[in-house]
Amino acid sequence: MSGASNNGGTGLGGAANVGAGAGGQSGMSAGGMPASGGEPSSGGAPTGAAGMANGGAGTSGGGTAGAAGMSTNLVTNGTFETTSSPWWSYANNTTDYPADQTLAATNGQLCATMTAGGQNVWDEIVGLSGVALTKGQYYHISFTVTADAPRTIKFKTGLGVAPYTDYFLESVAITATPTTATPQLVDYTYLNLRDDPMAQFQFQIGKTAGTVCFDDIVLEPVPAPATPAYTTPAHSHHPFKDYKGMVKMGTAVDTPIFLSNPLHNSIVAGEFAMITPANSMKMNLIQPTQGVFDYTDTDALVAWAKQNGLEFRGHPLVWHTQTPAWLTAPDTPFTADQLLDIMYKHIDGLMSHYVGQFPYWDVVNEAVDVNKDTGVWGYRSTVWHDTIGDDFIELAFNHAHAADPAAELLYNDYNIEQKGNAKADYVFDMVKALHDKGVPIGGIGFQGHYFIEPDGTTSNGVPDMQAIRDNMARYNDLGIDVQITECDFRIGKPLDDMKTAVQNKFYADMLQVCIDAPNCSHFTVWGLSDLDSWVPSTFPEYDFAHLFDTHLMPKDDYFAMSDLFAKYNPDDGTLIGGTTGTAGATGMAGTSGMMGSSGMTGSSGMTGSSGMTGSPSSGASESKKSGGCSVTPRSNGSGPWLVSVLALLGVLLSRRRRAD
Ligand code: 9MR
Repeated sequence: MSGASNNGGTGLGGAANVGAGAGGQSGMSAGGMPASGGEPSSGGAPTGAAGMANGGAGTSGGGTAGAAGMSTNLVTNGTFETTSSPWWSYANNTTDYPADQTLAATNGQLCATMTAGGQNVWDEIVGLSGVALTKGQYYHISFTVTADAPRTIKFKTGLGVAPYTDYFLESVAITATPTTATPQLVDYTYLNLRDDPMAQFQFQIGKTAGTVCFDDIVLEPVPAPATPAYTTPAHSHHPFKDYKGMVKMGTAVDTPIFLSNPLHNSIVAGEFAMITPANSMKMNLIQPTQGVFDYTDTDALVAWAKQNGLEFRGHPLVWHTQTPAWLTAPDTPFTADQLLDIMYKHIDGLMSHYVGQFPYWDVVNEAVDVNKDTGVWGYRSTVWHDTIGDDFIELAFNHAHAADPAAELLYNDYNIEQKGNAKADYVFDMVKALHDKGVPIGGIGFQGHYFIEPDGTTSNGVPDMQAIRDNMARYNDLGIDVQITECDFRIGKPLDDMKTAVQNKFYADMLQVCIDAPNCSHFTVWGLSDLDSWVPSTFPEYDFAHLFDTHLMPKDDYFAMSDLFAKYNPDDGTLIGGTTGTAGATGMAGTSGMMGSSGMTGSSGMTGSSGMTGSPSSGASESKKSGGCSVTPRSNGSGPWLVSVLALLGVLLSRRRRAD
């Protein structure tokens, strides 16, 4: 077949990562299959530290699990030089979902055409059944692709029978158009976590009418890729995790990139003190069938976290999003008693499996909403609330506390950071009422998703830092821990220096606020990099939200945060130079900017195996800064926005001039 162009990616250790897909295991049940079926040998069954026999991404070089069969392409006739092909297609073409499609292996390629357009985002599937996957084995997946017009597709390996759980799912933005263009090469290596002799390999081409053509499809077992060493690029030479006595820095980690990108994992282990699973603990993935828990992905992440000395947050237990169909669309609606039993069993299923291992759990997520008609805030209408009633929150917390009494339990939500904001005030009153009643709610998760709009407007998406300080203070008065749990700052396209400067200042200011507040113990960013961001697929007009770029290089916002930390002594949280009071959130302390080199050379920043801490933080009322830190809480170190942003812009422009 003809040559292909590789459209970028890091190409590290055989884990070239092509296509800036959103990653994110959607866990969708992709509809029924005309496949031959067959039960997976262990798909969906709980396992131990699944699939990390090779050390997972924590070893260098590494051997292989099952050397036999190397270089064996599991795809028969993936070059389509003959018309004989085991590939099948499927589209939902019921009356309600009138998708229709054709599939043809012609002219040396496999082309799928969606003729009618579907209703489901991933309506048309091109699949191969009966792929025998081995647990703990790395697989190389590559193919070339063209389309008649730009579109995003997904490819996956997954369970071949209901509930069709995705083992590994990646998005690819197709830019090679039209179908006669030079094909685009997609090339991945990933760690498979499950034994499954009947797994499927699928392309999900989406609901938009049009044609997508594939060629040179390879799915083959390969040796484990090498793990690159990581040295922090911070000017202080201290990674974020060195400051964990002040603020524990964490990041969300999504399963697809965790399984396929060793550099990503090196950065996370080298830089951060804790992780949150971005998706693997969502109910549709971890309890895809009622009463059947699939801990495989989370177990792998937990094993890796332990191996690298990272703390772990359980996220989330009770949420209305990413719920399985059996919960939200049962044949007969569940009664309140039945749903309470389901909620308790879900909490027990997760917390007992990981009991004593996670210091923090997001017990209830995003349970508050505004009534669109009245403008009044209250409980969100969800299956949990509407079936069980207002007390589902306290019932969840009480049950979670019984399941793991040592864990700190959090209520987690967005737009609740600023005192004076109607939702934030409603949630504060709710948490206070629960606390006053003795409900074991130890912490509040401020998600911290913020933004600058495409036209550069900041009034909606950039928070008032003083209002966040004031909010943290009133939680401190209650003895409640505040954790920034999902922070990111998305930028409305197009990217420019002004927006970047606002983003840099945002991250530094948020960190300063957390450093200064005695009860702000954690600061987690929602994803490491723009390579596997959740943002573009959710907010197509926005991107560039994270601390590392699509090549996993540190961005200026990373340096804005690390330069702020550099003002402090990592050992005791005191300001270097002995000055008392806050360091002032100037946004960019000292020199900044991208390093010339990636900072990925030299010795590894990995910590080895210190294990997980197991005990929760010491509580809100106790200072998080060891050694009698004299930082004054709650003083406002951020000057007027405009002045700071303009000053920062000046720094950026002068740096650019110097570079010229
Ligand atoms: O990062 C997650 C993304 O991959 C999922 O598609 C999305 C589905 O709702 O959930 C994202 O994570 C959410 C988190 O669990 C709760 N707060 C909002 C986050 C961003 O949507």
